[in-house]
Amino acid sequence: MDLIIKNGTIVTAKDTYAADVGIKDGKVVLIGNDLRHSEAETIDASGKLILPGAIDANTHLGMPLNNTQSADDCASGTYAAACGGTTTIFDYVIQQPGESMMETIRKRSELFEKESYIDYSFNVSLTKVTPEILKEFKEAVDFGINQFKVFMIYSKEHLMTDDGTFVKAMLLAKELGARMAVHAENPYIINMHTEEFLAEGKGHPWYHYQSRQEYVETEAVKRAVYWATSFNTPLYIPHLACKEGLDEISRARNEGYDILAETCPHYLYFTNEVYKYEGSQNYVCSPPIKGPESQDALWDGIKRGDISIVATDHCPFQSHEKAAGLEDYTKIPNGVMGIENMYPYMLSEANKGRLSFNKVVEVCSSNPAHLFGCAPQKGTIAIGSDADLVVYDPEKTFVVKPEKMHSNVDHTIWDGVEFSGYPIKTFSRGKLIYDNEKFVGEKGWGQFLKREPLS
Ligand code: DUC
Ligand code: ZN
Ligand code: ZN
Repeated sequence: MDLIIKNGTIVTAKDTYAADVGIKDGKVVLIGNDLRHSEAETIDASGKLILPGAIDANTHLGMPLNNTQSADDCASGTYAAACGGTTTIFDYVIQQPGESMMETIRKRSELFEKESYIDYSFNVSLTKVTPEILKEFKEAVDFGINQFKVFMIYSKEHLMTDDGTFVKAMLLAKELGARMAVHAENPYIINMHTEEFLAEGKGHPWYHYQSRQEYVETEAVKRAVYWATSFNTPLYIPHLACKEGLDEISRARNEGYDILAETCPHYLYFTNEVYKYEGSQNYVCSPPIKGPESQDALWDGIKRGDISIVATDHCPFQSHEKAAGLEDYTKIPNGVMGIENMYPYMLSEANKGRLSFNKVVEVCSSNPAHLFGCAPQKGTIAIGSDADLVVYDPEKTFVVKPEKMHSNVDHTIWDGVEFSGYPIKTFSRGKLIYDNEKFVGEKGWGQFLKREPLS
């Protein structure tokens, strides 16, 4: 063994128990009591929890949008992730016009190989689902990608996929061992409200929410679920933010359909009140953060297992970019931050007793791994698994401040939020990369994670 983490309490999705963890060559090789090895470095984790590193299944690093790009690139995003106990990300590759899907994926891979501080794999956001793109699904699955996302929103010329093409893609994905994801909001109702609001001079971010209220998302989720159940195909609803959409997903799941939902920390902590703030910053994202009824329902959905994954949808933009649309919310690049805050926030809720630590590990780590084809390499602490580990101090209090965050963005929606308990060490494949508020990782350390086709 080269490393032993001693005297901690191991928490996985299923178990909580006191044991030492022995690591060799980046893998967990022994779990037991009183492990010793003369040449191994030993870390004492008395009073601490040892958790699998989080997997953030929804990130947008360096994503082009509104003539700019999201503030965190691969390097700063994965750096920040590690400081919050996240050891793997599934980043969205955006299909580029005039380029084959595989070309875009390969370029992205080359970049991540050089820049990433933690392990990574990819999902693909499809911007135009042509027959040629569908032909490339197989190659992408062979490459290690098993989720493709389409959009119900935006215009026919840009991004939006019609229902027929969506169903075609779902059937094909199922055949190949992949899962379609859909950005579910109704574009026609958004446009109807937006035209009206802007004509009346109502451009404040509050009207972003008003134009995309609960029913806008609910209808689209219901439609996506309807097609998935009618054709009996798997479906993934990322960034779910509304109660009635969740009700529909729960109903379909109870009938045995393979429908998965993901929600995000910002939907669990904040409400649509954030859009009423006056000031230069705003937290416009899509789907927007909803009212308290939806927030309560999302928490219930996590507890009863109808929300399988919590992931960040991390897509931050600088204050001046956000401020450019204060008079016209349609000009605001959509997205909020959270890559460093997800695990600390969810674990803090567990520390305060809202849910179990096991449940947090399940939705933030083990479910992303086993539902997307990379378990048990990732998502658990077991012999043979990657030693992606977090040492968590339940006694440490941490108050978020932008200057304490490691992201390349000048503000944070999490500003001032106090966490009870905090990650104090992060290991990526046995290598210490974050140590007591100091990043000690290495650019290019991160490896591509090939995700297996789904059965
Ligand atoms: N929503 C956002 O607000 N930003 C990026 C992607 C998404 O779905
Ligand atoms: Zn989306
Ligand atoms: Zn996303």
